[in-house]
Amino acid sequence: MDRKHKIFFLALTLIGCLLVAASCGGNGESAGEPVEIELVDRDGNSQTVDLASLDAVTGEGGFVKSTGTVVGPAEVTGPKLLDILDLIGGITAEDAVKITAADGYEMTLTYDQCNGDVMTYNPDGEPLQVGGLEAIVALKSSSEELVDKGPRIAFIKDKETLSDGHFWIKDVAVIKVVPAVAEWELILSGIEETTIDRSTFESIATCGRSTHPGQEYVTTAKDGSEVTYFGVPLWVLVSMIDGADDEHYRFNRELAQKGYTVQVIAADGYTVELSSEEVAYVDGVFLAYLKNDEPLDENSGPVQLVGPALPSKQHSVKQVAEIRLVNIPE
Ligand SMILES: Nc1nc2c(c(=O)[nH]1)N[C@H]1C(S)=C(S)[C@@H](COP(=O)(O)O)O[C@H]1N2
Ligand SMILES: [Mo]
Repeated sequence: MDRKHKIFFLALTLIGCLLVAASCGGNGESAGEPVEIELVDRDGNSQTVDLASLDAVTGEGGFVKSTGTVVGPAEVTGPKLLDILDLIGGITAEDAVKITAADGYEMTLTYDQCNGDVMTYNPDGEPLQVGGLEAIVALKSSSEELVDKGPRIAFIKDKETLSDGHFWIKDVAVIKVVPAVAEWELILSGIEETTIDRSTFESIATCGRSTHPGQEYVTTAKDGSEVTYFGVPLWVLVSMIDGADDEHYRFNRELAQKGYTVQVIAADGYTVELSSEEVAYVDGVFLAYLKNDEPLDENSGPVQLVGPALPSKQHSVKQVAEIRLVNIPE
């Protein structure tokens, strides 16, 4: 290379360096891009925060999916959830925290869950005990299976402790302080027996890519006002106990064709019966957990059977406690 070319290349390199330096921003503090999310306090005041500008902690964590698949554990790093909440006045036991993701996925964490009191599992996915973890909003991880692009709720401690996948909310967009929510469980019994809890129910209702989308039903209340119910189709819960568990939430079509009865049982014992035909893939019969975007009140909740395809008003069971399959063919 002759002298003229050398100078030309030197100049190019210099310009290149200047461009890189310019695009990295001038504050010199954090090398990373800002990661902005919205924070909403209990009075509804909203502000934007750059997560990359906050103090971060690092720990090990991983999760167990509802299918049983274990992801991680690996190292994850990010600011503590409680530190972020402190920016809007902190939380007490009267509060819960609703996390909304960019894809519309929602998960409400109780005060205890924000403090790390979630179910834990060993690396084989077997349950351990509740508690002992720390909730963070992870910005990076040694494994892109855990944190890829956007900020993700993570529960950390060490390599040995995993938590439920539905709490690992990806692409966090909004963190909002809402009134405390009560934990609840429905009993599901049929060919199999299981339970479903509040957070699992919420994750099924709001999981965007699923084959079992949440259902919305707009109707008119007695006083003429408009109400919107939101929840999970009854057939999706039936699919958890109808003996087709080779795949998660796979509905046993063959069994439904043979015919059985679905009982929806309230806390006080009030029971309605639907035929499997009235339930199979019928999205218009669903268990609502939200009314006008808020949890149902004590008289109706935790869930109420609603929807445009319900045979009658009498079928709208409030305070549902149990779903039971009976008259199951041999
Ligand atoms: N934004 C968003 N986060 C989400 C979900 C989702 O649908 N959207 N699904 C949750 C559930 S139920 C599980 S098991 C895990 C799955 O994580 P993966 O998609 O990284 O395997 O993410 C959780 N976080
Ligand atoms: Mo999940």
